Amino acid sequence: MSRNVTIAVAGNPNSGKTSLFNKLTGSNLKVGNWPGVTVEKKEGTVTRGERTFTFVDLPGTYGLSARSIDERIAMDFLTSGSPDAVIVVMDSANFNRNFYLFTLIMEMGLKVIPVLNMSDMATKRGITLHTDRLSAIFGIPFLKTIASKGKGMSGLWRVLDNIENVGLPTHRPVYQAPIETAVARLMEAFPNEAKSRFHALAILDQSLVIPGNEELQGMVAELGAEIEEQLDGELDELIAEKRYAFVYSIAKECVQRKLSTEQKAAVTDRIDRFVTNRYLGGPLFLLAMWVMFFLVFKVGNPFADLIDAGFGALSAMIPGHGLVTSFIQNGLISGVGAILVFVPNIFILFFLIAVMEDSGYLSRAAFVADRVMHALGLHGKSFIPMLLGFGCNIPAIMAVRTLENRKDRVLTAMAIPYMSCSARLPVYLLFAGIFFPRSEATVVFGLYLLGIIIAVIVARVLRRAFFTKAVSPLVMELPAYHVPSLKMATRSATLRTGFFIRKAGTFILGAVIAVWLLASLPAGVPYASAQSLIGHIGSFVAPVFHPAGFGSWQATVALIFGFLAKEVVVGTFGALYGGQAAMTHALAHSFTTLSAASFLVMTLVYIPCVATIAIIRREIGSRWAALSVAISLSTGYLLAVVVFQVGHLLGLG
Ligand code: BGO
Repeated sequence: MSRNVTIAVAGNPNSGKTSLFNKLTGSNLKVGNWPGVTVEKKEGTVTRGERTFTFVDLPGTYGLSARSIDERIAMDFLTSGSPDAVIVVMDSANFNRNFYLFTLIMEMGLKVIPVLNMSDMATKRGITLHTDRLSAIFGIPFLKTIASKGKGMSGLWRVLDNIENVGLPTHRPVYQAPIETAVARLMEAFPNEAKSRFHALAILDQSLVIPGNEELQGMVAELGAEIEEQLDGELDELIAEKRYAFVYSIAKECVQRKLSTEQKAAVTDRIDRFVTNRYLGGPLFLLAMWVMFFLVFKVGNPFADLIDAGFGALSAMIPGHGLVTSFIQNGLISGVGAILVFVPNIFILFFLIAVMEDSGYLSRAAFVADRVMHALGLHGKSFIPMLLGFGCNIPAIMAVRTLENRKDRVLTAMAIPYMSCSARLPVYLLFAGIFFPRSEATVVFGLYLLGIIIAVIVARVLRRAFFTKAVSPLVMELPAYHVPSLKMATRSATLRTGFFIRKAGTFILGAVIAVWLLASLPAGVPYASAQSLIGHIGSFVAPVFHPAGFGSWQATVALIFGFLAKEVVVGTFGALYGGQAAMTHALAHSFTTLSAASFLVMTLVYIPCVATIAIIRREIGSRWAALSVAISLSTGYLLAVVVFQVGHLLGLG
């Protein structure tokens, strides 16, 4: 081996790569940028005896595709930077996800030095990694380190000093025969492009496109079509499946969990056989959602009725008929009270979401969704922010930051507003209670499902219009199931419900006061009459909604104020009609079952609230925010019209 040795340092984000790099290089650092991008490149040199080591810190990545800037930089350097070896830093406590990257780099035909970092964290969690078995399987040394404390560095230096004696890994994933044949053919015909199994596979599944080589592209298209026909599946999925299977088989042999953890893992495996099953996974998720809404109603309604009775009694206690009485009765009690009535239902929804999250089920939902999402061109990981959207769209959109590339971030942020947030729930609960008393849970479940479907369609259409096909495979660690902590779920639900109540007492109260004022002015008109200011505004816009079947001025005003926040839709009805009983009665008369359905669809789809738009603007830019407003308004309106008109034609109302 020459006197100058180049060692690349690769690893997942947060695997401790930087800590290890710093421990290796000390202060001999050269910091610059990778060519053509503003991503920091760190290099450190260390001279030991005759030899000078140059360590190159690659960006932290989960995979190696050309899809994100970080992955592209890492792949380009590994492909063209001719490192003598690659240190792959892995977080031992998350073996599978980290080992996946090791597998990819190994398939590049490079000399690898696998470092199992965070071994202290693994021990704490009762995980033992058998480095001796790993070393025997792969024929290369596997090392354990605690980079933050500098432990294991001498062992690493021993390997580095003897780097010429480290061979290539002797074990690797094997793919189905037609894929192996295609890999061999590509490597033979195009040795410069398909320079390793990794490159051949990446060219084959088109995650690596070599521009300007038509002969190669022709061969890839031909081979790809043949394989997909023979194996009846998408090439990228077929390859990813085998890689995961490989990772799992190694983990099974070399990763040991403490007895209790192991038993847990066995139970988890058994449950997962059903929950993540290709055919059962989807229906089970839908069933879980339906049961959730059933409980939201069954358990929540008696409490909601109690609160309603409390507000009714409170309202009756207010004496007189003046302006102040009207403000308290119509503005405060009827407006804000109309929303607060649903606090028990909302608490139960948050509680059940927290239970599902804590038990480990939600990660499975994302895993199951990945297959569907993948087929639709979205990343499975997008489903987690989307599920968060059930609580509130705002943190959900902020969570898109966890996605690795901009395309996934944009598409997910554009899809989230269609996920039914808790602010929409009071509208659903109110209307479902009045118009669909025997199938409340099913109707609300249907609206949530419709939201997901619209979200996915919007993302798919936008992907087609603005982005290319490539979707990176989902690499996620599924946590073991455990009995959810009721204390934790209660705390989470209390916290989120507290936020809902605070919002009702501040922002929503402000909006309801505005409604009350506009309904009381000009002085002398009967409160909330068509002659009031709000009546004029509503009557002016109402004809727009006639084709959707709910052209009353009150419904129009409720939708206009719903721009501020969706709870305000209910608050506005409460303030205009006065009290839960009067509101229920008035709504039952001004809507038919069909127009109630189209109103619900409109409420689901059009802009969730101004704050959500502001967050979309902040996260992905003004143009996307403007597009989101345009899409949601037009889609909401069109769908509401379609529901009403088609229902009408079918004689439903
Ligand atoms: C913080 N064991 C443990 N327990 N921690 C480790 C190890 C290890 O072997 N190796 C690294 N860490 P990076 P990437 C931190 O920064 O090297 C820690 O992304 C903190 N910071 O110290 O940055 C390491 O380059 C405040 O932790 O990883 C770092 O791969 C509180 O893992 C983190 C707690 O390491 C990520 C931790 C202000």
